[in-house]
Amino acid sequence: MSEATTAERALVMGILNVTPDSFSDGGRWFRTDKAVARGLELIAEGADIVDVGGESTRPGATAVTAAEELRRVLPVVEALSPHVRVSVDTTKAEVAEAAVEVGATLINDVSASLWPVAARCGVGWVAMHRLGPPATMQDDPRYDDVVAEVRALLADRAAQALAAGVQEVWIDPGIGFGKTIDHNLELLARIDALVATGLPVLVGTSRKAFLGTLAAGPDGTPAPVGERLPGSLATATWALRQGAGMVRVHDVAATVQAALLVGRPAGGAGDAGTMRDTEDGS
Ligand code: HH2
Repeated sequence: MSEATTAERALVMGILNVTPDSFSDGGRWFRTDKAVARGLELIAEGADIVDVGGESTRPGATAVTAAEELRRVLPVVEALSPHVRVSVDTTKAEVAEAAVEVGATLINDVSASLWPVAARCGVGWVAMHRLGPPATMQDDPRYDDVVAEVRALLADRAAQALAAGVQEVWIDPGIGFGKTIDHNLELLARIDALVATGLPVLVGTSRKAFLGTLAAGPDGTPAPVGERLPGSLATATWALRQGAGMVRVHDVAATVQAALLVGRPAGGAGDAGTMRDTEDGS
């Protein structure tokens, strides 16, 4: 397995959506030149990995064709990969393979099904849990025991990937993907249960809808996307403190600070690592 962490802190994955319709930054980096410039910004802010996606996975999003997804992501992956580790956020084998050919070394797979591609290409793989496709996943999500069910699915997929020869396998609970607010909070409170599998854990909460709902104003209006940094940082820190090895975020600079504060993840069951000492010992 390749290095899951830097010496000082857990990894920070910067989000780069080359889409017209992503929930947070849709349309902002849709042109190739703007996307590449944004990727370079994320690197300057301290991103260890830039995650390039060409299809929104927000609840209710409509699917795009492979041809369109390739048109969106390939030039961006190719331009950024000499400068930083690049992951491709896709559920299509064809897109994953083509992205690897132009420099991506990690497949971020919200369908948790592309491990044969990762094995064939010799790259890393992220298995994320979701309940059904984006179009219907938020309709009425139900679990008997959300933590146990998510962990079992991810452990099963990871075992298949490792048996197929994938050298680097990450697991991700898929916050917001077929989960109520309570499901999200329960999973966040038990990231340690995923860490206990011994697999490196990635967590993505950045700017997600449940943070807006939890930070709603007195009239019940959810906090808009641009006002969800406090919740994004709090949940990232919470996950890191329990041993997550990587967080996937829009606000890279702020999250790098939070990750430095938490320090290096211990990566072991029941051991959440140690908070770093302050310089003056206070
Ligand atoms: N969340 C999103 C997309 N990809 N991948 C992983 N591994 N984990 C996540 O939690 C995750 C993900 C959704 O966020 P975003 O990319 O910002 O929005 P959109 O799907 O609308 O493009």
